[in-house]
Amino acid sequence: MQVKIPSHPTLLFLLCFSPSLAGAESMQMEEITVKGIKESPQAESLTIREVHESPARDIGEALKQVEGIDIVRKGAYANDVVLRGQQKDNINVFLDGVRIHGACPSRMDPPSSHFDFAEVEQIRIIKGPYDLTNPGGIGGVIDAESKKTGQGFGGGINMTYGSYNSANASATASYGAKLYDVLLGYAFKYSGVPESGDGRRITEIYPATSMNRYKSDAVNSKAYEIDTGWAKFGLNPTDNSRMEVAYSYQDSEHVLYPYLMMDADYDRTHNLNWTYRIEKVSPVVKEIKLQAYWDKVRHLMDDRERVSSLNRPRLYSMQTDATTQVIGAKMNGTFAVGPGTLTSGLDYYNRNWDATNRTAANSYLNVAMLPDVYTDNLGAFIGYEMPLLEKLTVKGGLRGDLTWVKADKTTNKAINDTNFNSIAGNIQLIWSPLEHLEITAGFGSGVRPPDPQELFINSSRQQGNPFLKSTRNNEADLGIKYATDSYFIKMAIFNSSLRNYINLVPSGTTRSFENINANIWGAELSSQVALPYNVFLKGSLSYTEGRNSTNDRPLSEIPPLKGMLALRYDVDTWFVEVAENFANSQDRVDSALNEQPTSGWLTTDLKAGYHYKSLSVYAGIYNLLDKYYYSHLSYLRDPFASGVKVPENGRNFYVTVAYKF
Ligand SMILES: [Cu+2]
Repeated sequence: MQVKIPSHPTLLFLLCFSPSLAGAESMQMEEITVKGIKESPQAESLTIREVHESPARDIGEALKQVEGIDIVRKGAYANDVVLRGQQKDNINVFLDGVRIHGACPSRMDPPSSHFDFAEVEQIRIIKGPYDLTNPGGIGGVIDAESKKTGQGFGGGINMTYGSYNSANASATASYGAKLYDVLLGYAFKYSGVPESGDGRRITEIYPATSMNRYKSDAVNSKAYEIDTGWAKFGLNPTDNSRMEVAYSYQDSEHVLYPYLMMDADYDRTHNLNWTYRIEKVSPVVKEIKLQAYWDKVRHLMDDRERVSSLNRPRLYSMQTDATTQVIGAKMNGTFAVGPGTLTSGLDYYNRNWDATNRTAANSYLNVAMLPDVYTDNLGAFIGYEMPLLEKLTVKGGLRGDLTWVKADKTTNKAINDTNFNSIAGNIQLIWSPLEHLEITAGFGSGVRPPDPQELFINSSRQQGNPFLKSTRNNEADLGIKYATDSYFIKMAIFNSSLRNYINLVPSGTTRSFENINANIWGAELSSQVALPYNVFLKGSLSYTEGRNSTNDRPLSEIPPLKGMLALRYDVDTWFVEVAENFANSQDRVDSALNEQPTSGWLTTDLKAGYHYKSLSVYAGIYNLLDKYYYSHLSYLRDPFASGVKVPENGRNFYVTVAYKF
């Protein structure tokens, strides 16, 4: 995809993988500049070039190479993102600022699974409660930015084929004139069932006696099949204004989740986004941005692929039919006020979530698992950034939110509605005492209300608690960065004091949620160095430790120490890279939930790439030594524990051919 030359340095870097614009040598140097000089230690970005070089099947898998990010492995697809040990509604995941929620109460379809990375240009990550422009996101925000449309005709084709008969094909075409532009895209993804290092498929992990094991004809079926189509129309009525309308539709079929006791028949997702932006309105009004969006997901899951469905009056013994919909609007402004820049905005969203459960044990009666819950959120923020001294910048702000949650169907709870209000805020100092050295210090206090599931879910295995309070994260961050043109080293350390953290707890024969006090601290280290003879060295380390201070034991589902060390030879037209990835064992587990320790592991990845004019070819072998290993976040806790862990892929290869015009 050819893109017009943007002024933003990060976007400029993104273009550099196009050989017509810059050589690969400068590409690596640019990457050092962007990740070192431009980005603060609290912010990260992942570019689509890094995604294309890897065999990642979804956004989650692509993001796990970023320091501080891990994934929950549920199957071959739809891996859920975990940021510094925070998951689910503790982090915000957006596409172009659009709030997308999954429909599945077991998170088969996390927000990041509802768009294709062929739609995306880059993904920005803010760690900690420092995003004032959206409600929640107490652990951070992951915001994917869709591709921009360039001038004239443009387009691209990307085709990946790999182990397990997996295919990933996408095509985009666009036309841009001064007044308007149009972009169309389509992506197709398919895979057979992956094998782990012991040579078994991930559908073969259940004991022969388990009712949750896959039926013999399902063991070697497809792991997923996903079609995504999207269109974007842009209009530039004046030199300083732009309007965009974007729509995407995604159809996921037959997605297997060995982690769970059911699989998805389908997810069908609509996403409609409208934005209007006007810049340089007056010397004071620098920018006004308006946004309105709608998205809707329908998700159907059941156990028809499992032995538990055999000899039943219906195709399945259990089924959940779930839908969720979000309607939202935002109005943001940037103003020149005094010596600095003021940002302010108002936003609203309404989310509906409804899920119906049917089981053979209950004569297939419809049970309102999520009783048609509506969440309304109205928020406003004000932020200010100014230079305090020549080499010291201060920025900060406040945000207030009002939240109403109401179940429209009859529930089994003492109350059917509840509401929350909160004030959040943060302050950050950015100081450059010496050339190349930057120190950032921040304190943020973020709040998120309980989600509809935590409040109102009704199932035999899990019961919501409508008396939950909002979680508040009081987080302190310190970042140190030393960055030159040829190398950088970044370190970030944080401490989160979580009041009313929402924790899963045993409750009689079922599980419920309760507010506890918790603490999460951690650190990330990353470095990239340009050595002589076109050799580049990259390394990273991430660590997170969580503690349930109310009950004096570790928090569950906290990833262990992990890291990566890579050596790359990169000249103008080709590169080759070898990477070692490792994770320590995790024995800090929540005994109350019978969480089990996980062993450490070390794997080796090899990849190479070749660029000729508009053509790029990438190939790689991941997990070269065919190691059999698990990520710590690959085992579901009670109440839906299936009793098995999902192993990571064994040795696997891939070839990607990309062509742009
Ligand atoms: Cu589901």
